[in-house]
This record gives sequence, structure tokens and C-alpha cells, in this order.
Amino acid sequence: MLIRKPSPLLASEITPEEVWRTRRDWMMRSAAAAAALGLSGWTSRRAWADDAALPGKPVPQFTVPDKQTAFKDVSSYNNYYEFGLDKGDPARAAGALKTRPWTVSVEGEVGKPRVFDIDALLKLAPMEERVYRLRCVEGWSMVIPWVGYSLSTLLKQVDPTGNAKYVEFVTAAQRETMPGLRYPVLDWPYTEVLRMDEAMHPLTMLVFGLYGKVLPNQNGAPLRLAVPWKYGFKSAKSLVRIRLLEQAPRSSWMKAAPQEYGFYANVNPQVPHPRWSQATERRIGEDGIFTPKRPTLMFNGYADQVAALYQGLDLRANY
Ligand SMILES: Nc1nc2c(c(=O)[nH]1)N[C@H]1C(S)=C(S)[C@@H](COP(=O)(O)O)O[C@H]1N2
Ligand SMILES: [Mo]
Repeated sequence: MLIRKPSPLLASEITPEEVWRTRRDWMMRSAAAAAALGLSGWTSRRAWADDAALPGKPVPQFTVPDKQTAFKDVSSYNNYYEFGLDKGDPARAAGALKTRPWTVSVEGEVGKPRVFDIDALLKLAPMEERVYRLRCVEGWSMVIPWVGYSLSTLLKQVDPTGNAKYVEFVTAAQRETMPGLRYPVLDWPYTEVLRMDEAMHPLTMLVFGLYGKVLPNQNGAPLRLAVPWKYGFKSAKSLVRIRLLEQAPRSSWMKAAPQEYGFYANVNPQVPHPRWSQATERRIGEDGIFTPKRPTLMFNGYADQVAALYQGLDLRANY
């Protein structure tokens, strides 16, 4: 998102040494805890080896043919405002994020509300690898091999009631590790929202990894959303709470700039952002001076799969 910077500080206040020290302390704590609990095997190892393998079975039906964006770019050019506003801030600062212990509460209009431990979620369904486009509202895009499974798999566990019309996603707000929370850029914690049928669509993915590895913290560890037909800000990172609701809540971006970021945020080249066109995009990694921009596709290229969700809806009024 493009917004005014409140201050030049943010992530630069955290020195690499501090990040490193925090992470090392935590790694030692979790290793000690795992030893004390007698845990062994890949689950406890992965808790402190942040580049641990997390393979997924490739799903051709959910794999776009585009060339994949290099891992280096995917993991170093990020939006994660809790860690700063510059694209390099999350990779520099998010090492401090505490990703264990971690739970996700699924609650609200459900028959069986439940708090899931991250390690239970990792085992809830077989991991799939799906290659999705991600199109940021700022006008750039990437192609990322995500690892995870459909969000619907999780939602079905809690028996949504007939009143569940919307799903709100609440993300982590760790005062101690997230320097961005000191600035009122957004109404923290960062929240997003989908309609229930969007949340249940098989393309909507709960993501735990990318490129066959556990998610780098800057990409939203230990779990995030990927909603490939919507602008990137809908794909909330580091989820802690999922609320099924009867009334539509407002998301953090709707509160911050309602005229710019609507409820739907479907990728739509025909509806310009109030301050710039959305007709084309720059694919990260392809950006030589002579490289033409790519035309942005309706629903980010996923129209065949999702257009039916919006039949009869005016997509200019409902942006
Ligand atoms: N919690 C949280 N989630 C977030 C954001 C954020 O600032 N905080 N930024 C969003 C935006 S604007 C984009 S484009 C994508 C970027 O995901 P990536 O850094 O993994 O490419 O994350 C989205 N999810
Ligand atoms: Mo974005």
C-alpha cells in the first residue's frame, strides 16, 4: 500500500545484533523446551530451524504456468507493515517474530469453537504445493509456490452455523517484536475479511510454507492466507484468530482509507485505484528498463474459477 510515512524510524531502530540475539535466545529456549518435553522428530526440529523443509504435493489444477519468482525476491521484497514500511524492512526485522508457541482460535458463528495449536494445523491435512499469482495493489506481482491446504478444510472442523456470512482474520500484534505497531499507520492488529463463500472457495488457501520450506517470518509465519484473485493485502499474515460472523466487519485497510480499499478488493484492471491505474503490473524479477509491464488480468487470471461468486454484483461500486 502507498501511504505517508509517519517517521523515518521503524525497523531501522532494531539492530541486526538485537534481532540475532532475540532469535538465538528463543531458539535455545524452544530447543530446551522440546528436550524437556521429550519431543523429537521433525515437528520440534522445525520449531527452531526456520529454513526447514515443508514439501507439498504439487496440484496441477492450482498451478499457473508463469515463471516462478526467485525465492530471493519472494523473501526480501515484502509488505509486512508491523515490521516497517520499506520493502526490505520485514526481511531485516521479522527474524524476531515469535512463532512458537502459536495458536489459532476459530470462533464466532460455529458449532464447535476451537483453539488449534500450530503443530495440529500442520497435521490437519496433507500439504499441497500450489503456484499462485500474487498481485499487490501497488502495481507489482509475483508467482509463488505456496505450501498448505484450502482454508475450507479448517473451517469445516468447527461446524459453521447458518448465520456465518463473513469471516474475519485477525493477525498477530507482538509489541515486543513488531516495531511498526508504535505507529498508527493502521488500526492494529491488521485484520482482513472475506465473505463466507469466498473463504470456502477451494482456491482460498491457508499457507504454511513456500518453495518447499517453512514460511520465512517476513512472508507471514507460521501461517497466513493466500487469496489469489484479490489484491495482496487480503492475504493476511501471521494469523491468530479467525472469526465467523453474521455482520460484515470492517478491515484495517477499510478503516484507514475506505475510498481506496473496499471490502472486495478483487483484482480488476477496469477499476483504477483513486490515485493510479490498475491496468498493468510489474512482475518482480522482470523489471529491466525495457521490459514492458504486463496487462493485469480480471480476477488476476482466476476469472474461470471465481467470477460466478460475483454474478449480479456491480464490481465498480463493490471494489
Ligand atoms: N499482517 C499483515 N499481513 C499482510 C500485510 C501486512 O502489512 N501485515 N501486507 C499485505 C500486502 S499489502 C501484501 S501485497 C502481501 C505481501 O505478501 P508477501 O510479502 O509475502 O509477498 O501481504 C499482505 N498481508
Ligand atoms: Mo499489497
